[in-house]
Amino acid sequence: AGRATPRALTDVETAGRAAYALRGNDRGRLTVAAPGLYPHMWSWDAAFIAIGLARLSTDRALTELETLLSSQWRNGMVPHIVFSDGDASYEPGPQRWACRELSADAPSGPATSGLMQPPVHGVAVRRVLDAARRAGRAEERAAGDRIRALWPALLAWHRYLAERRDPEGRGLLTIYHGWESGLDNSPRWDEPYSAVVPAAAFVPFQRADVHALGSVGGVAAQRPTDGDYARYQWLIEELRRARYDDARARDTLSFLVADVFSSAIFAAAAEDLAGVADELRLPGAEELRGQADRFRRGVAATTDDDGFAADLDLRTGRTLRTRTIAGFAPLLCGGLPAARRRRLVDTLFSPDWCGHPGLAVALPPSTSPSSDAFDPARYWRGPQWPPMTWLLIWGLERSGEPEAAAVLRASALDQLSDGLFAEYYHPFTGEALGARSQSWTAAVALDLIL
Ligand code: 9WN
Repeated sequence: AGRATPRALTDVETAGRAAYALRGNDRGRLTVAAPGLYPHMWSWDAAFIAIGLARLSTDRALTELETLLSSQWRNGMVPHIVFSDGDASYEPGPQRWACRELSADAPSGPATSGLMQPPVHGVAVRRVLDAARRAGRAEERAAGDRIRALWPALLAWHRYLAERRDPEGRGLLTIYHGWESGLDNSPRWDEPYSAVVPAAAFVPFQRADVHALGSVGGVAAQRPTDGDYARYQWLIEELRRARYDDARARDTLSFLVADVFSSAIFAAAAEDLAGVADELRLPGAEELRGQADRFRRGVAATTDDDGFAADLDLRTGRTLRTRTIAGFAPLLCGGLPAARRRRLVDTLFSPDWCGHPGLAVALPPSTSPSSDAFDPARYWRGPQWPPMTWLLIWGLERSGEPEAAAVLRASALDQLSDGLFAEYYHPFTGEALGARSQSWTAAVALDLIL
């Protein structure tokens, strides 16, 4: 597969523009996920942003993580949104969540949502420490001190995940909402969402996403549907009724799924943090390695003969075998026998994925073009998302597949050379879709280039 257009910018120019885009989204102690569309801090975006910022300033990268973790809940959960002041345009906003009114665990500072997102943060801490070391002694010492100060929060976050989100010890994280997976309307969740039936009467809402992107043509076809949104909002209503309490949520929510992709990220992050604990002589290394082992095994246990992973619907007990990018979860955390891992890498480059002849750039689409659920323009149902490409490159590098990683890296740089830092890309036309100057897209560009 060739690319639709030749590389527009050199890597150095792309990196310069990426730094400029991140600077434009910097509100001092937090970087908004995207101007206009997402004017607040998002949890997993913040981790990717820290990974990118580490290439420019480990000081600013650590500030990002500190801001996020200062909004940690008392039970250890790191919220998926930290609302920044002065922009009420995102829906659902603080009033809809009403976290402080409903839960004694909600933090006292800025308002937050009552959900979480995939725990990429440990990976970010590892990368920031590495970048600080490359920068010199003084920077390494400063970063070490600040990571030490963050350590109790990081351990509490991982403990929350291991205990409250996997009480049965399956080695898979339970999520309460598609938003918690970060892959909101992925076909992964079609079956479990079919059991989410919004009650006729609940507080009406206005969609903010379609409105924010209104100037761009055909936007509705690139976002989740109104039916999806009614379910998203209804689940928040169910969570409010459970007062954001994990035990009540588990008993009452109409959506309850074991998310294999988040689980793989958790295993990898735990492994990374264990290494940091050893190096900085911090407590908890054994506990973190235990989490890494348990979740690596949990992920591997869901795989088919080709190593392709599956989610689990905890309400019905059904395994959800969908053809989405989440199936490559074992490439992030390891744990497959070598032959199976090879088959999984072969699958990644097969015509069902990166080897599809129609692709503008040979990168994994969020859903396989061979799947009935594939929709090339609609959000997580087909488009390519640069942070997901980054995760796969990083996973392939750490799981002993450097050639495969290099191939994806070259294609990723082709895609990012448009300098737009789009939220997602049309896999067949190469067109930029969704928000522009999306922070995590700029951040992964910086990390890949510098
Ligand atoms: C809901 C911020 C976030 C990403 C998610 C992406 C999208 C939010 C939305 O934007 O989700 O959390 O409003 O659609 O799906 O992965 O973290 O960039």
